[in-house]
Amino acid sequence: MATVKDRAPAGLGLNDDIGEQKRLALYRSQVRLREAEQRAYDLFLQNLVKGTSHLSLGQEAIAAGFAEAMVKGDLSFCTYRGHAHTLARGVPVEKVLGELMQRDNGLMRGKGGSMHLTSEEHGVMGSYAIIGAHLPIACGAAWRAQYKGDKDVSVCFFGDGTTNIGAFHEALNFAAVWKLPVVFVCENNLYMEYTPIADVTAVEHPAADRASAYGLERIVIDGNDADVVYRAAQKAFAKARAGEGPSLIECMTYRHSGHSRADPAKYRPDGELDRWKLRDPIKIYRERLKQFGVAEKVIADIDAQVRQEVDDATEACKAAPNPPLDIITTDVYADGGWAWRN
Ligand SMILES: Cc1ncc(C[n+]2csc(CCOP(=O)(O)OP(=O)(O)O)c2C)c(N)n1
Ligand SMILES: [Mg+2]
Repeated sequence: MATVKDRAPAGLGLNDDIGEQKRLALYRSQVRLREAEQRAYDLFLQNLVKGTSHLSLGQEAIAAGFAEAMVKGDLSFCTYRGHAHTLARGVPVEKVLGELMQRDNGLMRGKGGSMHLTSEEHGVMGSYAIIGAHLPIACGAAWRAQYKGDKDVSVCFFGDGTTNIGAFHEALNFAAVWKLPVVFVCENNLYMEYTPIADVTAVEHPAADRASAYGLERIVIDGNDADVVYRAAQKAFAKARAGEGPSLIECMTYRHSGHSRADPAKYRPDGELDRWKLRDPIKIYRERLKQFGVAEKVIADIDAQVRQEVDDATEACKAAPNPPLDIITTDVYADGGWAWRN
């Protein structure tokens, strides 16, 4: 289990440094990610999701905790496991499910699918299927902010396996030397595609134990506790906005499903999933709210509202048409669709 370095301060109530409104937002966000991804899986079983998809069921506290600490203008970069990070920045469920179903109402009008979710409007700067590819790109975006004197921060999410790719080390060195406003977030779910990270890595904590090589603090947190994640995010963002450079945060977590929709995850030892489910981020957070005196009804109302939102989105996607053929020639280099890069 995770080495938990950053527990919620003891003895504080609901209106502590996080506060009731933010806690309710953190809860709603996590439930939304869970319900939307579970629905994506159901739709896949009905053969309505095209192409592959990678779920982050069980990892919701990381996406929710970071997104709730971000402000407009901050930029997120994620991997092929990017539904949660996209939704957490406020992209509507209908847009994400529509994209997975390759409908005209999808975020990219059905042209991208699960692994290419992008929304400039929400600061979601793309999902990247090549391991490590987006770390140098996040540095580039952070460099732009630094050059222009903007306060926005780039946040780059990646897995434990990514830490053994050269681009991880190049990006960290570059970000540290230039003191870039970028926050690197390693979601350590213990597995790469099918291989346990511990079998192929010389150190226990694949990201944090390498931080000192780049002059950075070693940070390992409980990635299943949204309060812990939110506090770590706020601290790293404050450092970046103050011009004090990057942070590398390793979040210990576990994915409940296999690597991709085709993977039943039989390679995991018996009982491991059950042990982690005892520390399900949504279960932890529901208990946290109750401890702080939030009424059961308030929690149940949030659950019901989110379920309704996901049901409505599902119906809208089922009713949506396929995209027209002529969009094949739009948003491509030749029609000037590349202009947003300038
Ligand atoms: C450069 C590169 N090599 C290999 C792959 C194939 N691949 C896809 S996902 C994956 C595992 C990544 O594991 P991790 O970084 O821990 O992320 P997780 O899937 O656990 O979120 C691999 C090897 C790839 N996409 N890109
Ligand atoms: Mg992993």
